[in-house]
Amino acid sequence: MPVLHDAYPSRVFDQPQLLPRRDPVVYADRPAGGGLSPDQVAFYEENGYLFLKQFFREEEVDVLLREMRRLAASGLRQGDEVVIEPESDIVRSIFRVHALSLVFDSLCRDPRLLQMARFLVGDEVYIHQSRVNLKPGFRGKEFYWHSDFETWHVEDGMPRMRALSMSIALTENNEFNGPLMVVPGSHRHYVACVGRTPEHHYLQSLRQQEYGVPDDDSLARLVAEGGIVAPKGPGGSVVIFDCNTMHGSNSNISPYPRSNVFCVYNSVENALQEPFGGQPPRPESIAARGSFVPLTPAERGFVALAE
Ligand code: 6CS
Ligand code: FE
Repeated sequence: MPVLHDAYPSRVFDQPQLLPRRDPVVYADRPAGGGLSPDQVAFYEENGYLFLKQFFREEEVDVLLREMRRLAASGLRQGDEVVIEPESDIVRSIFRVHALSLVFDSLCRDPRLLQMARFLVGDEVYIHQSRVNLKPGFRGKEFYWHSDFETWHVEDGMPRMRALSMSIALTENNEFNGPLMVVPGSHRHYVACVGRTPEHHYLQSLRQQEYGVPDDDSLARLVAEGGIVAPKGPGGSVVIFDCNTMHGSNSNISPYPRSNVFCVYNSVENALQEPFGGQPPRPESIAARGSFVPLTPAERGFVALAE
């Protein structure tokens, strides 16, 4: 396998670096499509995220939330897919939900999501990663600021920035319960982090990430340029964000859970190579390596599946 040029080196320098993005944000060859208007596409390109309030109907959200609770209660705790909170024994995240659940498989392949992903990525797509972050009331801990791409590049071997996440709110995201926060415009800069990745880093990073996170000055520079936005809305709202958009969320000390399900779409042309950080790849439950069969639209909607 030829050694690919590392266009986005990180965790190799002694000082943090703010490097330029070398890839398009929107790969589509036309100003609108996939159900997105020209204004929405332009907003996404400029800001690195797009907020679609109440994208799914209430009855659809009920089905997804019930399925998340079913998975969380299904004794999965020993599986590779389950991540426990750092300061308690409650479930923080469940990964690979598209493989564990026909309902979440159908969601990830919902034509309304798939057409947007294909348009913005400009290609056929597959699921690089899916997960639910439960962030329960009182005890759901923070996800510190990070670029997903920095981790997916260094630890999973994702070559270029041609992937995006769709975060679907399963409960209301409000100002009290640790909503997803994004830094508009941050996707255009690549923060090359300092520090050397520990072995089996994911066992720690998925609970509380300390490597592959921006230094204070770099984060402050990105926020000075673009500010911080926390899209708030009812369950069923969707945040689409670029793989390199800086994001995070605070701990939830409110009584309101902040549960979201994430579908991560990667271009089939951007399949994982050997991790650029030189360590062994992370498990298949966190980063799909085997099959890059392009996603096809779900044959049955997830509401029908749940009946
Ligand atoms: O490392 C990862 O792939 C995971 N970590 C974070 C904080 N966001 C993306 C993903 O869930
Ligand atoms: Fe993330």
